[in-house]
Amino acid sequence: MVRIAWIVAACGLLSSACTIEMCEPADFLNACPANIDPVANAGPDQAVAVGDFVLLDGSFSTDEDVITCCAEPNDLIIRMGGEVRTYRWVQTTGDAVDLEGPDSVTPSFTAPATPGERTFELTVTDDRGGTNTDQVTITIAAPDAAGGGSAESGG
Ligand SMILES: [Ca+2]
Repeated sequence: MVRIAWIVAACGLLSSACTIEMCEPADFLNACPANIDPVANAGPDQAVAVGDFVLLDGSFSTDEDVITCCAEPNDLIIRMGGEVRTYRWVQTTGDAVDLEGPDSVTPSFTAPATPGERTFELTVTDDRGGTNTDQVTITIAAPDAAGGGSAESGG
């Protein structure tokens, strides 16, 4: 099995994220994609207050590619960690906020004075041009809406 030994060695050289498994009969029936799209993760929904610093987090977005798969029975599946290359955040609902770093992994904004929901869509692109999207909702609550007492008093 010289070929398999070479593949195993190459997998280790290419990436520490590379893993190998044997094809199952069910896999053999499936076509092998050249690229697998990344999986966008826009982070958990957040509940914040007016004036809060809000950080969006797309760092849990992932990409995993199949380099070789089941061309024939007993072939090997090699999964090698792909790479998310670009991030793009766009606000999709609610009054516009001033988003800093919309092309970064973790853009931020200051919750504006207008309460309500703001929804953002994250689009990630991997190293082979595959894309995926995910949404996150930030709910901005009015400050002390019940009109209760405050420890601080204005001048
Ligand atoms: Ca990929």
